[in-house]
Amino acid sequence: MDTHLQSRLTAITVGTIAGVSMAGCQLNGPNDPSFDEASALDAAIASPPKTVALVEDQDGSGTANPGDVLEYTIVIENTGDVAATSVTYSDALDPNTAFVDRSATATQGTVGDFPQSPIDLGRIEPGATVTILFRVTVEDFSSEVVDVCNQGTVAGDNFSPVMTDDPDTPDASDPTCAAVFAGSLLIDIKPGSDPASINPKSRGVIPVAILGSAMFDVNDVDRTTITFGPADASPTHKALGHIEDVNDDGFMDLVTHYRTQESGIVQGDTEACVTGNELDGTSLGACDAIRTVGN
Ligand SMILES: [Ca+2]
Ligand SMILES: [Ca+2]
Ligand SMILES: [Ca+2]
Ligand SMILES: [Ca+2]
Repeated sequence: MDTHLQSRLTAITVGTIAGVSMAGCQLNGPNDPSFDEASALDAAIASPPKTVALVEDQDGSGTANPGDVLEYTIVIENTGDVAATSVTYSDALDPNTAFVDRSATATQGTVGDFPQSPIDLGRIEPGATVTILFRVTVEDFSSEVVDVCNQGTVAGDNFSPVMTDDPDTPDASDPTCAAVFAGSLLIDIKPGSDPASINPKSRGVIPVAILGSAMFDVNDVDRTTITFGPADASPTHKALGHIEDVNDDGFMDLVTHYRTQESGIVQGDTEACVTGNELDGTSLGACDAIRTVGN
């Protein structure tokens, strides 16, 4: 999670730089020795941002698991002075996901039988924006896979094809990825409180219960792999946690503690997550609501 936050911050910086260089391009004209009439007539489609969100969370874990549904949003903008023509959008889905029938929409054009064939967006006027949405279901996968990634391509008659960009990462034109977890896991940060109040400046520790259930035995957790918060804090204490039924549901829970200062939680955060593995390598991840206090 820390890398996500960092990359979001970096993405803002990158966006600003791109905007500046784009403004510079517009200085080109017939009186500019570098002016090239052919390229001036081309439409300008920048690498479109493609984001992913968890829209159906079957087990309420706050993280993506097999059976959960992800929604992608792609925003295509013509930043040039001429219309982009015969524009299409194609996308190769991650093999660990399945397209949700009829879930694709575009604010203009014809979706057709996407993703088998590209979406036909037609003509995009200068300054105009087209938004595409579609959904996939996370399929069952081998326990090593923790990221599903894919990237779309925008093509047309009068500009070079461009690949989509994950705006949450500093790299330009990179695939959009979502962390998915094989195992179903529920956690309770500060057991019994929802949302848990956390003062990011506190010098104390935050208790986090990994909840057992009929489906999940907390003794299967590999405690050495468990981390909490954006900065991936490891549990305090030599034993890395203790077994106790914190919510009196008859299933034993694993109670872990993390130093607030090591968690990376900052003012304004609304959730925090635990990730790790089971002893057999199955990936685990879950989030719970928090509310920051103090300043
Ligand atoms: Ca889930
Ligand atoms: Ca990126
Ligand atoms: Ca809680
Ligand atoms: Ca319990």
